[in-house]
Amino acid sequence: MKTVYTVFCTDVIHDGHLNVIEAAHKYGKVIIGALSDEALIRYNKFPTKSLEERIKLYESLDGVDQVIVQNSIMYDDIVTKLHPDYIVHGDNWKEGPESAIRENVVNLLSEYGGKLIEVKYTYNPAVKKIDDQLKEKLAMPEYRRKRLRQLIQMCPVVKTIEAHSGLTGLIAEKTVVENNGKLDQFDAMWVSSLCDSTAKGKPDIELVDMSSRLRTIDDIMEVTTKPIILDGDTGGLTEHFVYNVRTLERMGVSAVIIEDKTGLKKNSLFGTEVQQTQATIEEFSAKITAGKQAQLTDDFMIIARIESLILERGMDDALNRAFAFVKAGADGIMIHSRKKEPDEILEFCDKFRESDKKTPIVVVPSSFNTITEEELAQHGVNIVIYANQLTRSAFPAMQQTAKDILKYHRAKEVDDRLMPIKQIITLIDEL
Ligand code: SPV
Ligand code: MG
Repeated sequence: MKTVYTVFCTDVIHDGHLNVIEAAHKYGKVIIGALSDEALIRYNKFPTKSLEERIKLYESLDGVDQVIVQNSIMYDDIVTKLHPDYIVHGDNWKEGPESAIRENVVNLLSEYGGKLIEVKYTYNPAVKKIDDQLKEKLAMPEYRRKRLRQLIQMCPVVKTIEAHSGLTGLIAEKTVVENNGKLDQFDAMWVSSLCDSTAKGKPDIELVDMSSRLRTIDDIMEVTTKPIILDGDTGGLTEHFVYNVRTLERMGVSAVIIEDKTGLKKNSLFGTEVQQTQATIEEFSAKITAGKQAQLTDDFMIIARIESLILERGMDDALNRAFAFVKAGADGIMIHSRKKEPDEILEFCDKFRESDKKTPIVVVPSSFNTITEEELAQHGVNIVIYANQLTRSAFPAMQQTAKDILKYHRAKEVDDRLMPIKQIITLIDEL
């Protein structure tokens, strides 16, 4: 009896999957691979059912002989283990990043004469509806909100990129790269006060009010499913913060990070060049505790951001604050630095981890940008935020285009570096 292998990465079965099983069944014993949670995440198919539930679902299907777990997107391990005579897949993987998976399968099969069978992908309104429903489900507050906590458990490091509009949200949601035989993408989004303010042409001094920040979040939520971490600046007055916690939680935001500053907040990257006042441990702890008491779900996170290193108050002050804020209820600690070298960040992480093994640590490596995610994770970091790079890359590109149009009195000279109109109009999904 020949063996036929196919992998499923879905929580819901539709005609497309049944067609694949039917095609596979003609060639022999059908083995389905259930893609693991970790692999699904790298595929932006965040699971809404557990692996056990998915296995049960696939086992219940007519024509399926066996279900096993596939732990990575690429097929190397599974093919080494199974040596299937056939691998069956929909024919919709020839373009884009998924073509790297196809290439991986073709190469592996060619080593021992296995065959690839490509089944015509089933496009029909019912299939599209199920695909859309799955995606929409992930965008719903109850699914999106808890996704950050789930990711912290599932990923060595939660890769987070700044978003400040629907368009930057789409980039965070959809950008996938194939690198060294692996697919990769961002896990979460950071709604930065710096970039949200900059996009509105305003300084980063809590001038853009909460109504406007919520509008930005809603624009992003409209077109994405990934979890959102809000840069909540100082959190404002405690009496206001508690209301904002409820609002953010209801919208499906996963976390707010508030910093231990008081009075007129300036951007941290100014450091001690401008007047900035740190809140006392007591007053900031009280704000955290009040926020935690206000929230209604177990999913939402209030993360305390410590500015001691930015304000040059020393490592001991940073650590004292971290332990105090965790005691006050903080669900995570963000430690910030504007040094070029990551040394003080790593020292903080190592010392914090000596006594606290589990509270998530967040870092924003804008200045200390030579360190990799993997190295940060080795020091106990859970969330890495790329806080402003999209804005900083877009602004000079737009400015140069504006200058060149002025210079040449026409747009021909800039056209080569522009995204084709056809591409930009297909960037946005149509219903
Ligand atoms: C932001 O992105 O607004 C931040 C991070 O708060 S930083 O600009 O580095 O202070
Ligand atoms: Mg900020």
